[in-house]
Amino acid sequence: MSAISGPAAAALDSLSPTQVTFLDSLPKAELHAHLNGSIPISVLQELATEYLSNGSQLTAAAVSNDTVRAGIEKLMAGPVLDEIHDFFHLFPAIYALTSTPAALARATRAVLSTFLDGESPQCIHLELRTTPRATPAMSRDVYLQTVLAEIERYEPGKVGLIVSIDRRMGKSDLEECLNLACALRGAGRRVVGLDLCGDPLAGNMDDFAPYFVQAKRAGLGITLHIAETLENSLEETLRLLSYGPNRLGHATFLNEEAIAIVLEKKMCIEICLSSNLLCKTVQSLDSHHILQYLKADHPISICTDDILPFRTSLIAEYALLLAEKPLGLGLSENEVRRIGQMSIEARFT
Ligand code: 6MZ
Repeated sequence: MSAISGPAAAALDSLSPTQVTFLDSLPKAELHAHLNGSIPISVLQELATEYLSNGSQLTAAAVSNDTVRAGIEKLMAGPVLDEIHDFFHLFPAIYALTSTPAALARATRAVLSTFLDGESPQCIHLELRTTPRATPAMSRDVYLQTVLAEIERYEPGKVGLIVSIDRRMGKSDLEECLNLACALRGAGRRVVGLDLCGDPLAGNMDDFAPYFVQAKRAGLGITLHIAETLENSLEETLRLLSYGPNRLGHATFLNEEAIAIVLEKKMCIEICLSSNLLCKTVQSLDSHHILQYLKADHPISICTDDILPFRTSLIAEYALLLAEKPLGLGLSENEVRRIGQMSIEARFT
């Protein structure tokens, strides 16, 4: 069981030691990482062992122990996805393991440490995102307070929290998430942004307008998962762009009209190469939409999305830029340095 495998691992393996040192020391920010998708595999295993031996009674999880066991086994083996919709079925098992404050704190600490600690940290700044989840053992408020307490162990400016709202949420859940995010920011806690995520085909995005207005008024940066699948309509994409996001997640299937808006407004595109390849929304690196943004010298940020299922790391994602074709995009060190700088400039903090 390796922590890194797949296309990014192959790219990283192909680099010379000097190139790896270059990537290790390159200043960069990770701006698109989902907490529950970024738990290190070793910590997931420990949480699963504890949960299955006694913890499940504490959380009254909505899924059975057998379902959790099967889900964790799949994650340990490195899931193979036929398409992007398979991806969302991975989360009920993970959620069962992070449904008490103690387990959530442990998972958060491990995620932060993976990105920021050790001899060669993955990045110098991190904006970690998560969807506040109420469970029998904690409210959404406690969820966010727990994650923030871990984030605030780091020096100011190093890590910020992006509160995610899920496309599947209804009005009262959305209102609760927004009110909490704004109140915590108002109280000086390190909430820096609002994200829209979840199953790309769920929900009616026309209904979400008031939440982005509220978030902007509170000074939060806005990032949206947008046009992640071919089935996302142009109408929906234009509606989401009208909410005035600062950054966009994936933005894989934008048409010319949408691209013109993105270029004009200089909205940074959060690019998740392995995620797109493994979810099969992009067939190969040489057909990836990153190329058009590189050509236009448009702001992008290289991100991991979910290192747990995608078995990647931020350094490995940058290796996909630097490695020679066909393993990577064959960019020069200067081009990669510029991309690292763009990620730092696109922070909400
Ligand atoms: C859309 C994604 C995602 O919030 O519980 N999530 N949503 N597209 C993606 N890319 C393939 N990757 C993760 O982290 C897990 C949640 O993040 C969203 C999903 O809603 C998932 O349940 P948190 O910390």
